[in-house]
Amino acid sequence: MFPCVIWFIGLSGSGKTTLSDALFEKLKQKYSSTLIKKLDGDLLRNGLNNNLGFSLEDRTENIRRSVEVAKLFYETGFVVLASFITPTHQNQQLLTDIFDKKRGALFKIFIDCPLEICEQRDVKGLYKKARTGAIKEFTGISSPFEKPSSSEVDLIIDSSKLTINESIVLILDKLEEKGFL
Ligand code: GGZ
Repeated sequence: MFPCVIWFIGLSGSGKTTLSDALFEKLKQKYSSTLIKKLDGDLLRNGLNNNLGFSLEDRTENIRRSVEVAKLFYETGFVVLASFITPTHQNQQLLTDIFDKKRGALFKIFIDCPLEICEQRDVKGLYKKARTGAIKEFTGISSPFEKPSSSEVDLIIDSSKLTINESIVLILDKLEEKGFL
């Protein structure tokens, strides 16, 4: 397997981290010598990005720093699995601009799960807090999420309709089609 960055875009609760974890396990089994790094918005916000909040300006800075980190890992030979909401078209384009699409090793995957389903899942209870106003600027509730179109990403996965395994098959097919497996 060749180095690349697989960037999961989607609402909180859409399944980005779940799919990234499942893909990590799958890749580890098949390509045991491949270096794989997981990057998650939630985790980076505890360290490198802990001075950033959720204004659109801070989110852009969060994405900028995180894609620069992903690029460093990529250039060192890693397969990077990155999960960030990446809420605006500007943020989504920033990935391509920083990573330099010409190299073709950036895969943008939009996890397109309806807001109602994400809200029903509400694993961490954040949507409930957002609805009461206890959390401000929450994506999909009080802060925008701009869906990327199919021409702006490499793959769209509806996690409310597909199983984890079905989704992983689609991702592996895409990586194979592009010559990364
Ligand atoms: C969105 C928030 C917010 C607000 C805290 N809006 O599902 P999670 O919990 O585990 O992951 C979400 C994470 C989003 O961080 P990102 O770095 O991916 O966001 S962005 O790309 O927009 O910069 C969520 C939690 O942080 N969280 N407050 N207000 N998500």
